Amino acid sequence: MSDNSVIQAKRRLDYQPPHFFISTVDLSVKLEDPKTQVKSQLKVIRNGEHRHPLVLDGEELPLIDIKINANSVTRYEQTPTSLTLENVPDEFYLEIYTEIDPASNSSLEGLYKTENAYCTQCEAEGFRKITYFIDRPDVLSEYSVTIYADQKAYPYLLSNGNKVDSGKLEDGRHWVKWHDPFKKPCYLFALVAGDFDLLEDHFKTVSGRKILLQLFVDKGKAKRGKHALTSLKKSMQWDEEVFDLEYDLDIYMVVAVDFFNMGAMENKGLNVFNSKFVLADSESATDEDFFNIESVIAHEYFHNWTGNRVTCRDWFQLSLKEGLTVFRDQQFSADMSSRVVNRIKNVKVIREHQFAEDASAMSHPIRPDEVIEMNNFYTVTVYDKGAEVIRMLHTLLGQQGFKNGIDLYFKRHDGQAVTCDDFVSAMQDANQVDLSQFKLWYSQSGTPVVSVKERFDDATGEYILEFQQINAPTADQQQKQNLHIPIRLEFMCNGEKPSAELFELKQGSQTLTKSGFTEKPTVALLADFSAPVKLEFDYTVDALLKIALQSQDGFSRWDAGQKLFSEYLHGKTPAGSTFKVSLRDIDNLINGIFNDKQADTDWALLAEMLTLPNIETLAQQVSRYYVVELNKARKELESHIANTFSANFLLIYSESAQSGYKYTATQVNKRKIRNLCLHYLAKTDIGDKLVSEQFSASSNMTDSLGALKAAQSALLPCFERLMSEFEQKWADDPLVLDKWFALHASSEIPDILARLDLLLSHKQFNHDNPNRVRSVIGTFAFYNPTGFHAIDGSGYKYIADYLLKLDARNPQVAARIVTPLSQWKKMDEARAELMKHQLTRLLAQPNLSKDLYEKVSKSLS
Ligand code: 0A1
Ligand code: ZN
Repeated sequence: MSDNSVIQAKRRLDYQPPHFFISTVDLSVKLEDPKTQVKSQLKVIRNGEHRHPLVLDGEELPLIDIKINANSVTRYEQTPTSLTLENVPDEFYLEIYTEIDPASNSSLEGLYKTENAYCTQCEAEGFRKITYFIDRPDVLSEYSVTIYADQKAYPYLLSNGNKVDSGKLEDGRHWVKWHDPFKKPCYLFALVAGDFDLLEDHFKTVSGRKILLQLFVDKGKAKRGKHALTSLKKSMQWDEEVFDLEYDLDIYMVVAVDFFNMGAMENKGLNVFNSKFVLADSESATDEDFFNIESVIAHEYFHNWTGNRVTCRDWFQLSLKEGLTVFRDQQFSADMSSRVVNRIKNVKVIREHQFAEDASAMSHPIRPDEVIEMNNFYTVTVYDKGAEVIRMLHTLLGQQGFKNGIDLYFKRHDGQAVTCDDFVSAMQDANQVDLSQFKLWYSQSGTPVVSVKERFDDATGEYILEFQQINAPTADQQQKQNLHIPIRLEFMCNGEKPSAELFELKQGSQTLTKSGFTEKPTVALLADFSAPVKLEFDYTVDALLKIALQSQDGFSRWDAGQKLFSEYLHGKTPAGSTFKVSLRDIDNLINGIFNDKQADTDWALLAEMLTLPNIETLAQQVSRYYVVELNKARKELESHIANTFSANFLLIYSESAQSGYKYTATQVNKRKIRNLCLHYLAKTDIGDKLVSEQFSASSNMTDSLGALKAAQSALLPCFERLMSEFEQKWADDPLVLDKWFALHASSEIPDILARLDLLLSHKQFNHDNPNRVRSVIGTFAFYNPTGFHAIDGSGYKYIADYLLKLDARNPQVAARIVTPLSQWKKMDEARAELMKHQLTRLLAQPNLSKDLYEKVSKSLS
């Protein structure tokens, strides 16, 4: 907590190398309630010739003793966030002895105690809550860690690297010593102590080494860990095959914990996971859960090279490891299932969340320039737009060129803490290309608009496309430059095979001329979403229909259909649309999609094609968000589609029935289309009956939840009854109940706030558990448009009231949930005022966390 008047931003350009390095760390951690004793012995080495004092970071740390070369030190300066020692030798051993209280650490940063385990989370700056240290990623050290704890309660004592020794003590306690041979920054340190069920497996690496894989889960949950272990082996194999990257230690451990702020953490050799991204079986987890587990397991595993072996010089470079690792996990997922459907999934995240962030007061480049609280920068911009930037490099350099760049990057930088510039230099040097303009993607925030005009000359057969890029000022940056934007195009002519090409837009305006056409071609622009931009092009409705039904590229087909849906919907609101899309056009589109299905049995793509853009994505396409009107129009269109095509939906619904459950692409795709059909059929006369039947017959979570979601969306009478059945069945399983919490919180019912109160007092609700808080409060704020945006401001007030309390316990989670409130600029005046009023209330709170302060103050300035 901080006094708001002294909160200061850090700037990327102020980077200075550390004054000291720490070559070895010898930690001894004695876990006990309420006091845990931490002894740290550091070998400190002055970096160069200077007389600067040694300044260590530390937060909320009672200091017991401090020694230099075994002699107690009495002269030091301590502040709430630092410890300064003047006139230290050039090289010495520093011993620091502190005491901490993990049980009262509700922030879930540093060392904390969950219901039955001790656990750490050190990224970005949590290590300073465990002991005094130079807590920055460019200080790399070799760690030895000894953990002491009661043997009965904590039979497993884990840390990074290899277990080198262990022993018993006379008082029922035991100890284990770990050594990690790889130098690492302190944010990759981890310690876990607890009693778990253990699943074990092995992986034989390409060079023949046998790696022990261990997965630790809550007692009784072993059966739910199998999919995660299988996913880990697939990831290890894939990284060897695609990037020639082999695992380096002899053991790889994953621990699932119930209390975790984020998805998971790539600590060297000892990943800590939110149990949501580990535990799954067919009964309790959906296909989407299975997918997410595979992708998060892969993400953390891939960090072993992109993040751990080569890490970030400073936190402004976060996208160096995150953008690259997200790109790698996206490629992996695409190889494991369908490339097109995965691409659609990635693009939805960008359009729904990243475009919103860039349009808000939190707009920042993928490599931010200014940060108050680093935790606020684990964003869709740094992660997902960061991955888009890596993908553009991949597009421009080709698979082999990209691989050559990666090889050079590791050759140059293995074992180092480096910058995004170093990464781009490796790509540039390996391919002998000039990426200086491309690098602006790292420093420039905002969503570029690419506006395109076409001309066709009947006489000459020349087809001309005039491109213009518009980079408008953002909240954080007034001046913008032209970017290097790869644009994939497809030309479609009647009776000919479509041709594709890559156009590189580098100037403000640029022309592409193609000749030899006998008729005006139809062009599909931005195929595969080749750049994270917004496209403006006066497509005709006929052209969009043609692309949606005939393009060679699955992504372009989907995208054209989405455009037709979007323009139709905006046309129904005061925002309006220049496209005149009629209901007949929509019917033609859907008819075409259904007919096409005869030839193409990609059920997953079909399901995507038949899904309307969600309201959050629609909101990003217009300058003013008419939430009520848009929501109403969307619901009406769904009803229209449901009733016009009920026979088609019913046919596919029965065709796609299957028995048994396996997480295979074929089965997943069938469940996906079937539940989409149910979603529409729920809005017809037979809805209540069909949904109830599916729910009763279902023995897997995908179909049970599909039924509940359909009932919720169509406001069916059976909804409440089915929800009660679900609640009873999963009464003892809060992780599964999160789905139930979220369905209630996103219900567009008139008395939603009373419902939220009930949820918060549910016996499985726990205000200290981020998964619970996100599923009720987060879901309401992000995904209940009518409740959150109620015109009396009650939804906004509800969230602000909750955040005021949450901020004191867990600032990181509070700062994430404030996001929808901070995006007031697109709302009508009345709502914007109400939202600002709540933000002002938050800002007036004494002792607001740095996390919330940064987001709230920016959104009000
Ligand atoms: N590096 C992790 C994400 C992560 C970041 C911060 C955390 O706590 C503050 C936890 C996890 C990843 O990318 O998976
Ligand atoms: Zn990551």
